[in-house]
Amino acid sequence: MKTFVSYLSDYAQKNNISLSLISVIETIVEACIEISNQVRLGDLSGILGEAGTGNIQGEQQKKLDVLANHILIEQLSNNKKVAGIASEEEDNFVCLNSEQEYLVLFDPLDGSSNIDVNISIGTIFSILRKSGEKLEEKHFLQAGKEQVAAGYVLYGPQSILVLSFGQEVLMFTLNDKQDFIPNTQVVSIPNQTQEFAINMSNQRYWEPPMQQYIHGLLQGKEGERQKDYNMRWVASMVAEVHRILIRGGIFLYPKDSRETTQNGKLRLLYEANPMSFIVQAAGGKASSLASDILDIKPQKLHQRIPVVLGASEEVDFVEQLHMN
Ligand code: AHM
Ligand code: MG
Repeated sequence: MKTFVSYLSDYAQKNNISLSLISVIETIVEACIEISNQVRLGDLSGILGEAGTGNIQGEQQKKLDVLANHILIEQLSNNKKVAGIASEEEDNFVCLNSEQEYLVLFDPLDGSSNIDVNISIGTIFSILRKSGEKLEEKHFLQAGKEQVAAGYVLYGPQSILVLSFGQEVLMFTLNDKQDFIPNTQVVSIPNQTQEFAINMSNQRYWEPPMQQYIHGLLQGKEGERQKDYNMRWVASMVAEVHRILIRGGIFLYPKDSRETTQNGKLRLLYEANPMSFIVQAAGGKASSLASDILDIKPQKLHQRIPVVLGASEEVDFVEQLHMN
């Protein structure tokens, strides 16, 4: 059985991936193992509950949001290849080794509302290359297609690492020796689906094409789609994307008429881009309903974006409804 480090170094050699990039991924993964251990202990390590602080986006932080953010920044500051980081939980980017090669962007703890109720949560990360000049915010504002790697760690019944360099999707499971062992399955998202994920409680705020789309799914066999659909909503994007990678589906977090979600809820740089990169590498599609997510040139670090991703034909169908 190969260790994570030996598997990744073989993979890097076969696929011509730079060893500096591999070292950055290993550092992120070490941090995630530390976060996983804290998650497993829950109340026993005092990590549940509110931190009593808010982030720049006006969201209340949980203790684990703050801790996971701290663990990632601390580990990454020891990696000399990382120029800087941007985090959902930091107001501004953090400069580490200004003239170095890589930028790491992350949502340290995705699915915060699920922490205290022991439902799957995760860490999402994205890696960009940077030219050798002094670090500025503009270096982080690259379109998602420029990512050199992206991944997430799902802290569920198992801790699972999902990683992509853009060509395919790799999956690993954390064993009892704190090592991520490669999974056997090939990850591929079927083009069609009969399962969707959306927060239905926001229905009255959606735009008419989204109302029309979901109405069609709910009509099932009797409606124009002529098949029944199942629905899931975990409220952790990591868990939703993971389900889609394993058994297919479509995930939607559209914009709506509320002030806080008029541009969508999910963050382009920390959530939409890395997840879209992974979904596309698995044969799926990701759209903001105005364009492919990976083509969007970000305007600011904490930018929000509508997200529709998963089965390519289903995403096309939703896009078409929005073009009429
Ligand atoms: P978070 O990063 O602050 O936890 O928020 C992002 C989460 C996603 O994981 C999930 O898809 C969505 O927000 C859930 O939103 P809602 O609570 O509106 O259902
Ligand atoms: Mg999140």
